[in-house]
Amino acid sequence: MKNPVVDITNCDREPIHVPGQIQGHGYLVAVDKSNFTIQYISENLLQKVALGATALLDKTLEEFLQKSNIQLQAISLSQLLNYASATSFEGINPVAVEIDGAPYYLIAHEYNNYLIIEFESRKSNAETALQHYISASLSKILDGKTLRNVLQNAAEQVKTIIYYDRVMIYKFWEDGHGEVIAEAKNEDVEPFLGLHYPASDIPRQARELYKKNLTRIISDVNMPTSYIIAMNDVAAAYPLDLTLSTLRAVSPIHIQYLKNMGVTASFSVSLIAHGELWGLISCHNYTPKFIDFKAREGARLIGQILSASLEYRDDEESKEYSKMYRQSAEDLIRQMTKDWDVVSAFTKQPQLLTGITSAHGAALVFENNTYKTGTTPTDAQIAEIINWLQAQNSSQIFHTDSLCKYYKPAKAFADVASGLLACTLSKEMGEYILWFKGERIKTVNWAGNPGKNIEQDDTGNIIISPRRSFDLWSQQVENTSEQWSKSEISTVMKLREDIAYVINQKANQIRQLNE
Ligand code: BLA
Repeated sequence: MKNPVVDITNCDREPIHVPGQIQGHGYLVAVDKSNFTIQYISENLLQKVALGATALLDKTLEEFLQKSNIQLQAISLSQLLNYASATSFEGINPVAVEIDGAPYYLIAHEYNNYLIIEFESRKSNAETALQHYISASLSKILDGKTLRNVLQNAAEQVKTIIYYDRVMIYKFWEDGHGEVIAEAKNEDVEPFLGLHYPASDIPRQARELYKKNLTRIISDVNMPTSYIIAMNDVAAAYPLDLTLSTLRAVSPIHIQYLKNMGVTASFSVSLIAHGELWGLISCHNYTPKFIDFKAREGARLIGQILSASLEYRDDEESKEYSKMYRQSAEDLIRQMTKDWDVVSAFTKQPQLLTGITSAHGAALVFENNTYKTGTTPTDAQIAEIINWLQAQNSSQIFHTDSLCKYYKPAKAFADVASGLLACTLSKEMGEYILWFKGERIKTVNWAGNPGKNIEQDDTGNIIISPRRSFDLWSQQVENTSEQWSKSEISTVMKLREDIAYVINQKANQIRQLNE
């Protein structure tokens, strides 16, 4: 069955969990769990054992192993099945086997009443060394003082364990787009560190899959895939669900994507925090590369431990930030109550105002004067923003990460003020405190070959390729800043109350003096 044309509008509906094919570097059979007979088999396995489909389909697992000359090492079939039913099929992975005398791993899992068995090459003797490396690596990774250090260490350690040409930590932002936030790479390849990519590069259903199946190997983008042959028409009507498979064939659009990037093999490990896909350890190789199940499990373990540490450190860092914002706000108010004056507190220590948020600049507009700190629009532009704010029906605190969506003229200074957090002191008097965040992504580069990206299908329709999705997205993210966090907003709300108190007190004092 040919997949319908996939483009940027329906990317996330491609049924990538049921591709009807596997990658060519391994073999697959699926067994009906109720009677242990073979229901699906990959074409390349038939070729490997030189038998026709009818010789193996509908046969028992035992017959299949015998006829295919597959020998379990150090365990019998009944031991394997007994053990698996007592614990789980995943619990027995990987089982060493030989096919025609050559070393393979049997990797089994259960899904939708099928026992899905995959065979992959087994590298001999790598295990003990690997385990040693992993525990040493983990302590080096977790030694990092900050989250950034931890992630950079992780990229470096994963590279020394599995030797891909490039290992990246790819983090998803709130809007689903991603950024390469750590990287370890060979010297001869260009850096991707700091580059941003649109959410559609890893569509929703792919992310869901990566939450369930934590590693994904693509061993060679040029290797032909192998079809999965079904026992009968009924089975053929329900393509085998490969959600938890290790060999699932790759979406053709993603294959094209990797080719456009010049990448031949990839491997990724999910990073999960608070139940959501936080990011990926994403590895590239410029020549075909397969690492065996044990090596992938080692990387998965690192991913899981990293995930736990992320969860903790992410929370710690956001707490740390909230604390810093609150501290600046308290210091500012202390200064104000010292001499009961809003303006002098600001002019004495302008950095306190920017410190209340992670803004790049801030302005206090008070008693017909404008006081600025950090990177801000000009006085005239600030005056226009205030006019506009006064004309709005907005609440005391207004915030946006894309001002020009509301106020068109802001496009002219989007580089310094795509993000605005405005705190009203007095709407009538035009008194406000404004915080500004600059445009997040000024130049977004895409690593790939732009020339090779427009393909046509059989009927001449243009298939939108990764490069094009990128162009579309870079237009969408233009004039957008980083979002305002809950703690930035709540600190400003509290500050507003405190300043109102100071202004009130001062008015009272003046009144008393005049009485
Ligand atoms: C999968 N896309 C992926 C994966 C990554 C990326 C890491 C996981 C599989 C893998 O490890 O190769 C994206 N890879 C990147 C990015 C970088 C990188 C951003 O190295 C940056 C350095 N992709 C598109 C469009 C579509 C699309 C437009 O660009 C859809 C129309 C689809 N990407 C797509 C699909 C998958 C995918 C379907 C799942 C592949 C699979 O597991 O079968």
